[in-house]
Amino acid sequence: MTTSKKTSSRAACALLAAVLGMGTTPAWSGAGQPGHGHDAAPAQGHMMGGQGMPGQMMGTQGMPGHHGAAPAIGGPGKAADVTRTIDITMQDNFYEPAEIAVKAGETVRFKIVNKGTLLHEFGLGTAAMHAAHQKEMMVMMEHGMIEADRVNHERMKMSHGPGQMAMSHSHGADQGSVLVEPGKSAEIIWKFPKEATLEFACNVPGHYESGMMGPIKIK
Ligand SMILES: [Cu+2]
Repeated sequence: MTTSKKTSSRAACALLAAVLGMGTTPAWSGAGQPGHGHDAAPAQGHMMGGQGMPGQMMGTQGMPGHHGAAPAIGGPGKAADVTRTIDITMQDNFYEPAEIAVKAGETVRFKIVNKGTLLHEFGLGTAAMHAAHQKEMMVMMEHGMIEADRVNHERMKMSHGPGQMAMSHSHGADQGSVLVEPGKSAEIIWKFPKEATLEFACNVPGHYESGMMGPIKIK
């Protein structure tokens, strides 16, 4: 009984292998698999490198679960492609102008001046992105990385070490977000997508809620 069972299961194995076309390929697949693995490894390494790059972080992480949403807010533009400059004045706590209109696919240069007495952000994104970023900026403030009227660069540097808080959205002109201290200015060159529902906003704790945000109309 035991023997026949063994035999039949062996036969079944052989049959399965034959059906799957594996009967004659152990040596071949053995040689082929490492080859595949070898090909895949560098590609994966590149992808990870790409994800770790600051420019990619907003695209991959700022949009939870929506890979296709990455281009939806646009991306850093080239100076040569700029068709228009929009001056943005930051006040406590609002922007002038209160809303922005751009053309589909247009590359715009934003010249941002902070004429207020508080630290402000000019960030481009969807409402959901801003909501997520507000939570992070709250943590940044709790950790002393930002203060009411300044960026604490020492603390900011420390926070980027291993094991420190992971930011899904860091600040930088190439990420569509700048923090501007009172009296200072900044610039962002941004290429907008064909269509999107975007806002420009300040996510310094309390500012968005008090009205420091506005719609970006893409026509
Ligand atoms: Cu603000």
